[in-house]
Amino acid sequence: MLSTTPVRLILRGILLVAAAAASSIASAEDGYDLWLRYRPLAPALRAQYATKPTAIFVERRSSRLAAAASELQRGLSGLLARPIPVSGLRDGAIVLTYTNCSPTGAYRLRSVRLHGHPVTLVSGCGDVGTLYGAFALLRLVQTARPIEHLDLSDAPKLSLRMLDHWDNLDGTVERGYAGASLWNWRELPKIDKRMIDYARANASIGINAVVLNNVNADARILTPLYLRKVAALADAWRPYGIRIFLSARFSAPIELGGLKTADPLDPSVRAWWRAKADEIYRVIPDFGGFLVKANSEGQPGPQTYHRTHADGANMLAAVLAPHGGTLLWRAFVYSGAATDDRAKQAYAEFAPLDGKFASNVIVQVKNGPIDFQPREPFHPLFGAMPHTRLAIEVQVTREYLGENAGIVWLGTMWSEALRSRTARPEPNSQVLDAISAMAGVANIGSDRDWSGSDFDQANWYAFGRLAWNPAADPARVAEDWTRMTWGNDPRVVKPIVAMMMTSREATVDAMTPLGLAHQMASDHHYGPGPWVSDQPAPLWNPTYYNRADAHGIGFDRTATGSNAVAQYASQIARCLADLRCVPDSELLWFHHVSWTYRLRSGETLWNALVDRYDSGVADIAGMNSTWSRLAPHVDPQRHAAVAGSLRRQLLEAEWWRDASIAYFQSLSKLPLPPGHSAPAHPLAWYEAVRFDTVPGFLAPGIGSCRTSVVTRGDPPCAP
Ligand code: GCV
Repeated sequence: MLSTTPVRLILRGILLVAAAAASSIASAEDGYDLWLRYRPLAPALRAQYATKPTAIFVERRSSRLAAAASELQRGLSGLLARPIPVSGLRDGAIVLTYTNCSPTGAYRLRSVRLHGHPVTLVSGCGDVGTLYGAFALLRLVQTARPIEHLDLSDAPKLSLRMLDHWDNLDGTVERGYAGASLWNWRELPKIDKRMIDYARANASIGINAVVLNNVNADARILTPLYLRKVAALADAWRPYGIRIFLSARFSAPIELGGLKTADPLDPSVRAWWRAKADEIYRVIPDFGGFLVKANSEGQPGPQTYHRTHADGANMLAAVLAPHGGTLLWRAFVYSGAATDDRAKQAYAEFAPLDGKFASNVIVQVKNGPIDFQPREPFHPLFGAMPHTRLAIEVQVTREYLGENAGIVWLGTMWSEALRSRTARPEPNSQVLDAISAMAGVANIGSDRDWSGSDFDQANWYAFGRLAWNPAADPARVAEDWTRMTWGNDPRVVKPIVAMMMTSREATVDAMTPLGLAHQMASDHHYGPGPWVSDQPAPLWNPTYYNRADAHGIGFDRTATGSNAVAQYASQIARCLADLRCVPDSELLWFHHVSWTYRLRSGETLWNALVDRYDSGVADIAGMNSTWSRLAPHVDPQRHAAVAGSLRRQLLEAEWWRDASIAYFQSLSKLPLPPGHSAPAHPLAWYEAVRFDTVPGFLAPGIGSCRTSVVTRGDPPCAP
């Protein structure tokens, strides 16, 4: 619902664009098939596969080999435009087999002779390895690469590759921009085809774990009614190598068990959780474990009882351990009331607990110290917990990056985080050396195209590929996805990959350049709000993060300010604290500088800031033009959908730039540098923009509550 004139104008533009996109949607290329489209390769490309493969031979009985065979049959028959049967051993066959080796999930693809037949042998470490190998072989054909004289092996670098859904039991999705939840709780335990297609997509990129429900958890997911439904999903996904985890509400013993406390050291609480774990494993023998958000944004946790995060995590880990389960404990904690820099809070709470967590606990740390901003430095905990198993958590859904508008490919962003140098324990250690798992907050909903746009699918894909191999080359991942999704025509592949590779930086520039962060409008995080300073907790205000005034801008995190730099290894901290060394991209994250401060390029800060906003918008305009030129080479349905989405992205980028410049200029009082035009409207126009509803925001769920709600007078979260 709109409440002001400016917002009406912005939205009218956006809605027209969206309507134009929607009107062209028919059924053929509606995005449902994701990167598993299996449309016939162009005849010239198909020619290289003329003599093989001829068939698929399954050497051992296993539901996963059966899934692999069925996928190969479907994929190869489609790509090669000829039937590829599942049959006995014959020349040119693909042979599926596995052995007990490690690591689980590894595979080898080899051209060999078997009982006198030349075949392509797909052999896995465990049958799940064969499944991954089958998808790898399919990928070779999808991307038109040769499969003659093959000897190729690969293995997952991380054992846990997990999608975290923030789905509520009422069907809403927190920070979801792709429609309602995929999980049809009313229909389950009945399994529909879409659940299988979801599992196929995940398996194709190596995802092996799924958390079904929001970390702002509803305890009812642990009741027998829901567990029966969860068990049905676990059964359906087992052939695809996917284990289910659940977000557990720490106060469940009170809410479900009628206990008076959820104190982790209370014997009755421990007994309640032990019985609950036993009950879960009776119906789901390979249940993965729990994910817990505790004492964060109003969620209950051990600190309510003056216990530590380790006390809480270890109590739950102990009940999972006999069943082989894992406990993921989130390090996303901060207190709205704290006076210290928000960026320092998680480290302050968790670093002293290093070595105190049980061996089946993984501490799940967001990529940056604040909250999935378009750009953040890496989280200092990655260099501070050498005796604790760590997971990196990234956000696939674009809460802070324009939701589902246009193209913002996150492979480059995650790779930047994963490859950040922590310098601990070795001088060259990187974040990727410190982790044993990777979790991604899913961008998947019940929209026909799964992720809210064709290009948002690419983020799901990139997440899986980087979780499999955090050192993977993002350009190669982008190229694979492009070929699989848009075809192998170089006139299409090259420009799309180029757009993907630059899209995130363009978005950073248009929204929060030079290390700015959290400048989004409050709560729903849609659109700019750098002037906002009326939130009840100081650290929910964008002004808290930009610290802009008449003299300058930026958050001093050096020793003269919050000294957050001290949480990094000394050689990293020294550089970040030094204006001659800190990268421009993180300048205002770590430093407060005057508007006339000169960057190493010689430009003043003010001029550079305006320049970055403009170049972000220009890059997004460039993506619009590139996409227009692709019209002759892309099917009309998807071309129109992406064109509409890119136009919306451009409108929103202009809005971000103009609103931000209008606000910062009201403080700096400096003229715009030559060649830059003034914002389209006065500052008051942008400040008046209000939205009553934005998808994914404040999705209600029984038992879930958020600090922002609490402080506005709603009843506090239990207990
Ligand atoms: C699930 C941010 C988001 C919240 C989210 C939270 C978290 O604060 O805005 O919607 O809550 O992160 O990661 O727990």
